Amino acid sequence: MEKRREEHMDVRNIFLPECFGKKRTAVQKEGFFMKEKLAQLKEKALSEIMASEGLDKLNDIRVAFLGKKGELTDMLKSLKDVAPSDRPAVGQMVNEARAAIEARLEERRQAFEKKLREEKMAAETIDVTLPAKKPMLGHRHPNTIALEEVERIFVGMGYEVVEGPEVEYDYYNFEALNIPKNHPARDEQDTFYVTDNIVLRTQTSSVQAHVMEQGKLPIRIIAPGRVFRSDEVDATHSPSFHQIEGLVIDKHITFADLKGTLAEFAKELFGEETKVKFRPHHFPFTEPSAEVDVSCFKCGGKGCRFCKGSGWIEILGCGMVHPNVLKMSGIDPEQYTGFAFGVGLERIALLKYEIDDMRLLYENDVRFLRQF
Ligand code: 2NL
Repeated sequence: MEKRREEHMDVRNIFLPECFGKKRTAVQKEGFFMKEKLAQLKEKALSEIMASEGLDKLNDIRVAFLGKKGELTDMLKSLKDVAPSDRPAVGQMVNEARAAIEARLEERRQAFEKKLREEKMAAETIDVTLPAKKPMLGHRHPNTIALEEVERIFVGMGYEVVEGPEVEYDYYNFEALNIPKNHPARDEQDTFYVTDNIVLRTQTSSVQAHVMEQGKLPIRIIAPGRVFRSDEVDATHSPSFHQIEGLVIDKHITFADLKGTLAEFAKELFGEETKVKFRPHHFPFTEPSAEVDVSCFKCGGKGCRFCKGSGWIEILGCGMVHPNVLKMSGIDPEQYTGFAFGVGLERIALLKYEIDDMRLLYENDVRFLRQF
């Protein structure tokens, strides 16, 4: 039905043959029908535009009416068939119809674009009230935390931190520390030998032997680092672990200085209430020597599972530097005295963070490490 009406409306099909060569009356007629048709075309275009859905459809409509072969363009072409007196009026109507269709197209285009923009905005909206994702953060290893804590305490007392090689001459690891060849301590220490006279250091005293040898006095240093002993792995042993040794050498250094220093260290590390106990012991490089216990920071000394009922926890070994050790490094034991101590870093970390198996410190399981 629609189609037929359109055919009927087509100027070329119906009116052109009729008016062809008939001069005036037909041409007048043509002008009249053109106006009529224009009005209908305009209405048709405008209503199609209003009913259109989307930018693509809108473009189809533009082509169908305003394109090179569009309906309105066709009408403009047939303007020549209109009586010259009617042409300006009909021409103006064509222009008006064109302007009206273009305006409506633009209006619709803007409406569609606005709608698209709004839909896009709604789809891409960020909900700023959503809780943020927690980023994965690295953690310091418990050994590192313990080391930094011990360093902080001693640096606060005026000590310098020194480091040295892990592969060491036999001399600095043993001889300079009053452990001559064939001394039973060499067996006790289960040393890894690299060559006959080169070892993986069994203690960081080797670093301190270097410092003493340089002869700059007084000395107040701590020497942290990795050490090696050929032990089997279990909950409390490893062939590679870490030690922090301390060394003070000056005139008039006494055992009282050692006690005061370690008492202060224990309080800073384990809490103000912590007490220290010195038990006589033996090391080849110190005389006298002692092992130091701290009052249990879990039960305060009453006795608990943590301190195995004793109220005390062993943390380090220490003593007055043996005169032979001083002599070996060229320091006069008649003028200078000193104290030294050695503490296992893993032991501190296990105690402080209540870890019951040393192997956890070496496995680097992220589930373990991220607790610290
Ligand atoms: C322990 C015992 C100790 C030392 C280390 C030392 C160093 C020099 C001179 C004298 Cl250069 N002594 N170090 C002294 C006593 C004990 O360590 O059980 N460490 C875990």
